[in-house]
Amino acid sequence: MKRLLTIQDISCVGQCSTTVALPLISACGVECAILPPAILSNHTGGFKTWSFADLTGELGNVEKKWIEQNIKFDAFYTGYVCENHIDPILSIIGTCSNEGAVRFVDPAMADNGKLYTGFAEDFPSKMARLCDGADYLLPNLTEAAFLTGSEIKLSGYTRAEIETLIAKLHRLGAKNVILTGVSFSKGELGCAVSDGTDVSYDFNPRLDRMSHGTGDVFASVFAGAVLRGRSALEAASLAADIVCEAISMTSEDHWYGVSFERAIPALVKEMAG
Ligand code: PXL
Repeated sequence: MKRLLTIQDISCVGQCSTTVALPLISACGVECAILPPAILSNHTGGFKTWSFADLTGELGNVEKKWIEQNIKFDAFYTGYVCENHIDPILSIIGTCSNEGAVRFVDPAMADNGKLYTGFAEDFPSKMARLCDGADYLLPNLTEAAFLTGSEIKLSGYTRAEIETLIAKLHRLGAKNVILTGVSFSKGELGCAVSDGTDVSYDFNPRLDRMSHGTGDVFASVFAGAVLRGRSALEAASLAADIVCEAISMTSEDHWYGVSFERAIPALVKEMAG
């Protein structure tokens, strides 16, 4: 069984980051270790207030113990992190990688044209350092624009514009780019998958609902599926199906996340087959 380390916060309540990655990656049949660089009472996307315990100082201690015991990983998946976490994370990836270890980077920092609350304007340039060397970079359209210093265009773009944006993301040092939130027609929403040479697209019928945490569900299933041998396009397509299933199983009044738990049986079945 492959062993992945996910490095992103624990939002104790809110169905995002680590609390989404751990169950979904496990459901894929991949061992999931966690390293939370911060613990929040709840996520910052819609709750009125939150506590934030920074664990930057602990990251080096953890790394030291892993080095002492020769604990290494086949894959790393980074998500929501802060500026001061980036150097310790790069150090851990440097020292705790098995040969050929794969890096998934979800630059979770923005959506709908805006940086998440709490991130400074220059944060995207810091996040870009994590993207350099990513085997799979998974930004949404807003994050892609911030990372590359491009105009934020959430609709009305052409295929050529999307592919120019993808080329810029590769230039940050990412091998494969999976750009989410792409749509060329009202009824469809999907993603573009690029290996640096060819760009393929995967679309699903658009579900008319804004849901928090869907990026984390997508990235988690994508990482799990790739580590189980799926191609990037197959993994993206499965991840999108699980996101759609999770959204459609979420009750209307459940505002802070998606009920991804209800999609776990489908995911397990898919991974068993
Ligand atoms: O889902 C991304 C995410 C992760 N962690 C925290 C967040 C968010 C998005 O708002 O606030 C703390």
